[in-house]
Amino acid sequence: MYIDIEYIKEHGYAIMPNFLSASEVKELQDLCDISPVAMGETWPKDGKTEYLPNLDPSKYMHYWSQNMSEYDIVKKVKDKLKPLADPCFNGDYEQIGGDFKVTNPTSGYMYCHFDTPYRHDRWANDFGEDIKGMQFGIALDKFDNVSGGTRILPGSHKKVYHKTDMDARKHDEEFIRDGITMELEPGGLFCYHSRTMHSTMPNNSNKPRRLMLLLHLWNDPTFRQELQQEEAKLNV
Ligand SMILES: O=C(O)CCC(=O)C(=O)O
Repeated sequence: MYIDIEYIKEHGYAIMPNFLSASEVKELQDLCDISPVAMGETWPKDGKTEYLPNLDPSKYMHYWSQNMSEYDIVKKVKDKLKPLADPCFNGDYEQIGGDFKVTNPTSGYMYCHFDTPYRHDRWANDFGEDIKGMQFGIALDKFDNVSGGTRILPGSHKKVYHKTDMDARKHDEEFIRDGITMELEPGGLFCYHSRTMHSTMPNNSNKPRRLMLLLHLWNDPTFRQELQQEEAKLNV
């Protein structure tokens, strides 16, 4: 499978339908359905949303599972991703992620953001040529505007944005107007430069919308040490 790095550098994302076979999709769907929740957002109460761990999956609007990388099917998927990740990082990367993101029916959850490392102020407006983080997402259900397929804002990785503005929802209108949905059948893959603005979208279907996300990070030692320091600041 071929990945067009120049396209990703220009537009911030790429889509590859039919990445997994039907049996691989089924294995991941089954694993998703038994994966323990790590944390999730419950339905808003009094206009407020809250993140809680350990509830039954149906109690969340939107949640992410624990990292399921120890399972053979996840290891297999990670191996299958290597030829795509290699050219993004000139072979120098670590496969970090391996969790599921689920939105339940009637979820209205949406949150525009960047992923690691660009979610940290240190790299929030880093426009260096080197890709420091790439997300690979695999649709486990049909992804469209009804089910809440992930939405991304093409080209946003090259424009200045501030987390405070995204958190204050100042870019929601632009994101909805100019963003595109990762329209995919189950087993389809999309990937994005971690600094591309993206969001989970409302699920107006009658079934949970399941996604596997696999973060890949540049393995440069200085960068990784700095990242560790930034992450530690968030955990104090
Ligand atoms: O659930 C999705 O569609 C996207 C997940 C996401 O934005 C994230 O975990 O960074």
